[in-house]
Amino acid sequence: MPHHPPKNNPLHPLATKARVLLSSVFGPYSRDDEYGSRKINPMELYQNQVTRLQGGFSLRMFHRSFGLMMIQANIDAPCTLLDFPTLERFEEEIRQQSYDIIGISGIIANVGKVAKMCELIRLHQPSATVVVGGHIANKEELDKLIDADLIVRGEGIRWFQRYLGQSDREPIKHPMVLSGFGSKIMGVDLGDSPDRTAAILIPSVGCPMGCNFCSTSALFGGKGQFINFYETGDELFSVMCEIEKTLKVRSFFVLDENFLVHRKRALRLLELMEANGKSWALSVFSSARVLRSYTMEQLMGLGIGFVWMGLEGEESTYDKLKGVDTLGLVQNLQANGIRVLGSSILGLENHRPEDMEAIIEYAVRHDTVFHQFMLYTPIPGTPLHEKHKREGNLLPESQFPFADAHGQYRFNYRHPHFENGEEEKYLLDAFRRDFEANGPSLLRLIRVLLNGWQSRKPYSRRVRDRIAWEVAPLRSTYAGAVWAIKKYYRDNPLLRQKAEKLLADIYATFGWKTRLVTPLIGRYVFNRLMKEEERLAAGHTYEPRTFCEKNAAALALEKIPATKRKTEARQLPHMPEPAYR
Ligand code: B12
Ligand code: SF4
Repeated sequence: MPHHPPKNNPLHPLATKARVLLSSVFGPYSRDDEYGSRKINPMELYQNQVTRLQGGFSLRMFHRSFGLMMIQANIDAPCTLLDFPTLERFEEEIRQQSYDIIGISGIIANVGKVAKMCELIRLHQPSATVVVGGHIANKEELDKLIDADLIVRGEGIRWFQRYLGQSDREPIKHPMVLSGFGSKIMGVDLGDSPDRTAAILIPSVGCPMGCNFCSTSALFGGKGQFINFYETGDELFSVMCEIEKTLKVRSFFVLDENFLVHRKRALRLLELMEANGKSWALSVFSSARVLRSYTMEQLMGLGIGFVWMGLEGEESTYDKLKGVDTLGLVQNLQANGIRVLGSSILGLENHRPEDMEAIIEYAVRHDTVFHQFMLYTPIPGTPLHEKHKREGNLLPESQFPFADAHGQYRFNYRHPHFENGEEEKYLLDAFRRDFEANGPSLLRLIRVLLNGWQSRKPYSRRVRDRIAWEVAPLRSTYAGAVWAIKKYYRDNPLLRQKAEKLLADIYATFGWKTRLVTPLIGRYVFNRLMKEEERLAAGHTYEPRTFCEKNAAALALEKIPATKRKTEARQLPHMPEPAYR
């Protein structure tokens, strides 16, 4: 297909001959430093915003930088991807290898790191074009804070293809990658086997609901907008089959802000799963109203086993929640084995310190398997940020560093009802209260899995197969975990009884074999848990390992002697340097 890039789209003079380096921002992440790492903001989802106060019960897990992986998978130029380098590793790479384009991905909290990386690139690779993308691009006047040549707002795959003179109409190639790595809970390594780890699946970016605080929606166009990488259920199904075959997985973590809102695509996927007997398990993000518009039959048919849902707050006025009884919805989902991660926002405009206890209690009453609590934070690019800017409420960088505006510490603006940073206390209260009242998330997860097993009868064979696969660990390892939890809480009547009752139900359901192995596994898990708690008390933190991955063109280039490489590059016709922001 002939390709005509838009007029204002830059084109690199070396096109697909350009050597590309893509990098995430550098670590270590879980410490306080001058570049913007924060000890309370590790590169972990659950630990930093969900199971934050659950100690040894916190789920520890890392996720790759999927945006960069998607770009790498779809460009023909030789491309090296550095994920989670240390500052030294990043510097070594740009000192030892030559690159024409260096792309960095970051979020707004990373401004200091990206500035440092640009500085190092200018020092070691002055002729490379520095491209910065990801959520950081929405920061106003970013070009004054970092020394980059190009700042790309929004979708990066098609942008990069155009920049390299490739067609931007070819089907998107999906990277073959598991959703998480380095997983651990109760001190036990969960391993990264595809047997039990979901593959990542990214059908779209953006969300048409356009909630005023939502930076993901804002980055890809805001209300009414989104970008589909896979338009139809057929395309999605075929990509899922490919991932299933390559990675040997049967579950998918669907990284799409509101997967079920694309109803036609989801229902076509359901048809294809049924027709082809696929009993896949899907973890999805979905807003409550959209979720409620599906029947339980449809959700179960689609293999929805986990859903991340915004609960926001009892009196929030978001369209996505209008008319939905979230307490009832969560109860119904979890009764059918669907694990819910509820997300609540603290510090909405109408929240006052004197109401916080009731607000937190309301959230906790949902008894979701996981509960994320975040502070209401205006992020550049969002309508909420615009509003605060207009009203002059935003705190300047000198009073509140960007690196602290991650939603787990303080408001980055003057809240009408909160003063002197008291919001952090309420945030911690919320995590603590949820943990005290509902117990470790793992305990809740096992209960919900058991619910799924007990309510499987009305569903088809295909759905029951999936449930059987999901609950298999209940017969041994999970039963052992419950045994260990019961022992751990021997002096806490509420949680001991909760664990005791669950264990009794597991024994009654799975019989003598489970009863036999459980104490053995339980003792092992208990010991690991105690060791983990000791390690954490001594200040131990976790960091993701560094990945350095080259695509086929980069591997091929490595085989060509360096002198020959330079000659080839010089033979290309000269094209003007890009100048586009
Ligand atoms: C996975 C994820 C994480 C992972 C990190 C994985 C990683 N390796 O970085 C974890 C769980 C650790 C995490 C943590 C945090 N995250 Co986070 N995270 C996400 C999430 C859910 C998915 C990101 C993703 O992969 N999307 C899919 C890909 C395809 O999209 P993308 O990354 O946007 O990439 C596209 C474009 O942006 C662009 N692009 C991206 N990079 C580049 C680079 C170049 C050069 C170019 C040209 C283009 C480009 O092209 C890509 C393809 O279109 C997003 C929400 C979301 N759905 O996007 C939040 C999100 C990115 N996270 C966010 C935040 C705030 C955080 C935390 C600070 C939260 C906290 N308090 O716990 C921490 C920070 C951790 C740290 N120490 O840095 C915010 C960012 C807000 C902002 N505007 O800055 C988001 C948007 C969530 C939200 N709505 O609040 N996160
Ligand atoms: S529904 Fe969720 S993903 Fe969509 S705009 Fe609102 S907060 Fe963002």
